[in-house]
Amino acid sequence: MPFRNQHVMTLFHRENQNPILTAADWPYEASTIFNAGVTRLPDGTTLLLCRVEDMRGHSHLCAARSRNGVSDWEVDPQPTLLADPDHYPEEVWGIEDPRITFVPEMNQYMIAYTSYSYGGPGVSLAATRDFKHFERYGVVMPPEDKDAALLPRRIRGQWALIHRPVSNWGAHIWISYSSDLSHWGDHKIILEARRGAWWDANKIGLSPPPIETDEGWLMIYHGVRQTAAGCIYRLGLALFDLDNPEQCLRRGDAWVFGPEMTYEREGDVGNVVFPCGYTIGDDGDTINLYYGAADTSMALARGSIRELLDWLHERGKLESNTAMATETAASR
Ligand code: BMA
Repeated sequence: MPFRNQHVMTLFHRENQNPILTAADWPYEASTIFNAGVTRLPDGTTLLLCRVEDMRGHSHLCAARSRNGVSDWEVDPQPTLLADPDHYPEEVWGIEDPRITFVPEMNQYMIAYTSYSYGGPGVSLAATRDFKHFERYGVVMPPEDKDAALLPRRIRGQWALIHRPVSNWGAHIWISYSSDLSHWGDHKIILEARRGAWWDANKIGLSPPPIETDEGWLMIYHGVRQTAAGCIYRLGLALFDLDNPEQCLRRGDAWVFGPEMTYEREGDVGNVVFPCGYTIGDDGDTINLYYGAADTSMALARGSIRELLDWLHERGKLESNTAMATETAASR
């Protein structure tokens, strides 16, 4: 990065081999590869469920697997999960940006993804055990809504989904609850976009699924800064109560990761870093954050969960409670 200030703390370190996956690696016709959902399979293999944009501009999902999580990717020879508009009309313009959560109680992976309908983006859910066969739940949050992930366990007996509806209130992060994963209620705002000059003004969204730590749910979220030259997508941190994830405990003021390298600055949509998943290293602390770069390729940056939490303790602030936040939002 030219002009990088030496006093800015580096919490995420980029992999030297970035970008780690591009359309050039694809075994069939594809325009761009980005915004992959991520999981580590029981045998240690890293699986990226990549968003693949085809030559029409519509997206589908395709799995790439690697033993070391960096190179030697084996990409499924055909799309892994295609939009199915005949049965799920909300997928008419494709499916995008999956977030994968392994749910021990169900012994399966739950994938929350964007279904791109005539009415705009909505949130759909699908379940899988092997990333070959998928059971769709259909659209669970109608448009306009996206940036969703399921928490891996029930909260007070209910499943919990983090998501980002857009309304007259703006584009804030919400949580909703369900007993059957199909019918959702108890909707609450948990993190608001700030306003004015802030890096996360007006529009924020969950990035990868929240990370469960001893100190709370660690959330990496994206903020969208609108400038005269277009948007800049950067990442920030917030921490939520483990048993009551509606309660934001701390939120950082500064962003912790943003586009700097050429492959992040330039592409179909420049100035975008957009992680939809991570793996945790064998040490239990290293986070391998996989992110879409400029809506064109996949890249990897590593951090330490301990360092992220320490940074939040030093630099984060206690958030006002959600009831107040909701009132602030409503008064706009
Ligand atoms: C967001 C999402 C992402 C995309 C980003 C930048 O709204 O649609 O899929 O990476 O915009 O284009």
